[in-house]
This record gives sequence, C-alpha cells and structure tokens, in this order.
Amino acid sequence: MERYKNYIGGEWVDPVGGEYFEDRNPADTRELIGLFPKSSREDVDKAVAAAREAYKKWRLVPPPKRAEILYRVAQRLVELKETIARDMTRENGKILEETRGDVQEAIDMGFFIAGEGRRLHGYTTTSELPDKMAFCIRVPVGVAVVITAWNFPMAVPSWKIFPALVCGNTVIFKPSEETPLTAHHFVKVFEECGLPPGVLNLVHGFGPEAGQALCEHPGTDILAFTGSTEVGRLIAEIGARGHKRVSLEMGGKNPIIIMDDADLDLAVQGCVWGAFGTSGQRCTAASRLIVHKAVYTKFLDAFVERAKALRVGNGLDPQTQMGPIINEAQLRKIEHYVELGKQEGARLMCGGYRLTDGDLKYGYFYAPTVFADVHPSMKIAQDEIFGPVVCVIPFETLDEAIEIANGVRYGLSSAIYTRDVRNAMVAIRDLQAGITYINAPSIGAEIHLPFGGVKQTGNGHREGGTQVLDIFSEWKAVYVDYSGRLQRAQIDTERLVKLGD
Ligand code: UN1
Repeated sequence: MERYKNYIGGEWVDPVGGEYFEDRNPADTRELIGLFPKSSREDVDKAVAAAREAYKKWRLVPPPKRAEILYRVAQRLVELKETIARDMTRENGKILEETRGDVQEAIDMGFFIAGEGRRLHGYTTTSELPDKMAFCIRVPVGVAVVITAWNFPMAVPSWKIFPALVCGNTVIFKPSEETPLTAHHFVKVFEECGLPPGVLNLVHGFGPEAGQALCEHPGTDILAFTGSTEVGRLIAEIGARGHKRVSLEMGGKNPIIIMDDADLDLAVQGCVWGAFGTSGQRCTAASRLIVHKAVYTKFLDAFVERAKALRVGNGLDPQTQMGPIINEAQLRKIEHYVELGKQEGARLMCGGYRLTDGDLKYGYFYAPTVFADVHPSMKIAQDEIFGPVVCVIPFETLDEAIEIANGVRYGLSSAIYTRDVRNAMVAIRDLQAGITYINAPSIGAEIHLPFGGVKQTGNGHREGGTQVLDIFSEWKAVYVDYSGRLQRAQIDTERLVKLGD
C-alpha cells in the first residue's frame, strides 16, 4: 500500500514521527486508498521554517510572474481533470459529475486569479498638500495556513491557495484527513509547474495535532479555514491570541422559499438538487424548504416523489445520482438528528434509514430524507446536519417566510422561487445571507463573485471574486512628497495650507 508523504521546502518527506493514517473509500470501506502522514508539531515546525524562508524571495517575484505559474497549474488541471475526479470520487464518494465540477472550480479559480497577477489593483487619490502624491498598494502578509474540509477537496483549497500565492504569500496547506489524495494531486501540479520550493507546503494530518500546531505557531500569519462553526471558533480564539488574520467559512442552514406564484416544476427540480446534491454535504446545501401554504401539498408530494426516486450508490457508476456519506461519525450524526426530528413531532415523509442492500452495506449510505410540517424552532430546522435530510416548513406571508429564513444562527446561502419581481426584490433586501438566488437553488456559486456568509457562518471575509484578495494582502498607504521641504499635514498646522505657500 502506497505511503504518501508531506511536501515541505520542495521535498517529499516522511512524517518525523513515522505515523500514518488510512484513507478509505466511503462507498466501499474495503478499499484502502493509501496511507498518509499523521503529522505532528515537529513536521509543522519544518514546514513553517520552509515557508518563512521561501517568503523572503517569493514576495519579491513580480505578480505577473507568480501568476504565470498559477496559469500553468490551471492548464495542467484541465489535462488531469478526469484522473483527479476519479480519485476524488474514490476518497470523497460524491458522484463523478460532481467531482469533475470540483476540479473545474479549481481550474476556473486558477485562471481567474492568474489574471489578477496583472491587476492586483490599488488606487490613487489626491493629497491635501501641494507637490505630494498619495496612493495605496497591496502587499503580501506572510505565511498563510490553509485548512479545509473534505466536501470540496480541490475547489475550496483553490479558493485560498491561488489568491494567497498571487498576492506574494507562502502557504502551508493542511487538507482534511478524509481527502488527502486530492490534496496530494493538487500540490504535485504546483511542483510540476515550477513553483519554487517552500512556496507551497503540504502537511497531512489531523486538526488537534497538525492543524492546531499550525494555528499556534508564531511563524504563521494568516489562518484561512473552511469547516464547522465549532472548529472555526477555536481557530479564531487561537488566531486572536497570536494576533493573526483569520478568515473563516463555516456552517449553513440554507433556506429556499417557494412562493405561491412559483414555477413549481422548476422549484421541485431546484430543491432536489439543492438538498441532495453532494448528499447534502455542502455548506450551501438547501436544508430548509419554506413553502407557501397555497402550494404546500402539491409541492411536497412532487418533491417527496423525486427524493424517493433518487438512485443512491457508488459515485463511479454513471447511473448513481447521490453518493455516500463521508464517514461513520457523520452517518451517526444524521441518525441522531433523524431520531430527534421524529421526537420533535416532524412528519417523516421518506428516508430516515441507512441503505445496506448488496454492496451498499460496505459503504456509508443513507436514504434521501424529507421531514414535513417542521416547526422553525425544532432542532432539525436549526442545526446544520450536513447530510441528505431536508425540512419542509409551511408559511402564509412573505414576511413570515423571511422571518423563518432568518431565524437561525447561520447566513450563508438563500433562495426564493417566485415569478413576482416584488417578492424577489424583497428577498434580496431582507434575507440575511451572503448569497441570494432567485429561481435557482442555494448551491452553485461561481468563483468570480464573493463567497461567504453572515452571522455565525463567517467572520466578515469573502472568498472568490476580487474580494478574496483582501484576505491575503495588506493595504499600504503611500505618500510621496516632492516639494523638497517639510510640509505638515492639515491636522498638524493651525492654518489651512494655501496653494503655492
Ligand atoms: C462548500 O460547500 O463548502 O456554491 C462550498 C456551491 C459550491 C461551493 C460549495 N460552488 O455550492
């Protein structure tokens, strides 16, 4: 069985402690994919030293030159897309169509951010003094730690790694222990495309060991994280103690509102994709369908029929529409919430059990599950479950629907199906979320728009778009005085400075 390595300072190295963990296929746990380094504080020390050393030179490489490498990475990913997607399906479980999309998202991000190498716009402005010029530029921050979840093993790391690099930072990437092979492939492409040693380092392992050591290390400057709100809070606490910049992208409990004037067929299709795409394991997944009473029964019947008909299985089989759950712990969490939903009095319309027929018994499969007549205050309507479990909640007025939609601690994505422009505009104005879709499901954000959430989903940062550059660069204000004499700024003189004085 192949033992994979960490990538530190341009070398593929074994973990100092010599320990490894297993990467298994969640669709068939008999398949061991590989053994990956269980890194410790010592490995982290080495990676930080390498990243700090490389930073000295990388920050001085002109951004268009940095970007040329990133552009080549994106091009190479185009060639490797199918191979990587297949491996990603093996370790993550999601269907091939979706893992291709995951790689595609990284390709898009690579090309988009490579373009920034020739932009990275600052801006100029006026000065209050004569013969003086003022402008602002972006400067790199230092060493960025990238810690990511397993559900988008390449797309989400790409949202952080490409922008961090184009801005002139060096990076240490600690991928999820559930999807280390995709991370390995990704980093190998950077190596192959000529990224200098130490600029991107890969440290495999677990959060409480490698992850925590990276966050606490005095040699790291940015902590960029995607994952649960609980872990995000811990990272923010560590970051605050170390005066680090922390960017968090965390949980969601995303609503789709279906108005009485909606195109119901379209809404049903969108909700099936939004709720059960990636087996509901997206931070943008639709987990609350808030449906107008006038169309409630009609919508529910059609939606449940579609949910029941979904073909669940191994993601490599082209017939499969929904893959497995990532692991046993996550499956248990889903079971716990389904039990809770029943106890809370929600009406279980379909699903609510593991799938164990034939070869499915070797994987972590769960049936698409729909709860109807859910009260907005129930735990199943409040907590992020991260699985194929969706709550259907009735309402009478748009105001009420928006109140329900906003009545959770998260605020990532949101959507409304309506044919009335007024309803759409009110939803855009009033939904507390970083993303609002009109007549489309809550998933499927495009990389060139800002991505992130409000309330406990985020901490004010946005990935994607050019907004992501604000995570990975500092603004520097520059004043150039060409008057040849001491000029004091207006606040430092009693009189107003006269032109030509
Ligand atoms: C995530 O689940 O962490 O908008 C990201 C979407 C995808 C990204 C999801 N483009 O659904």
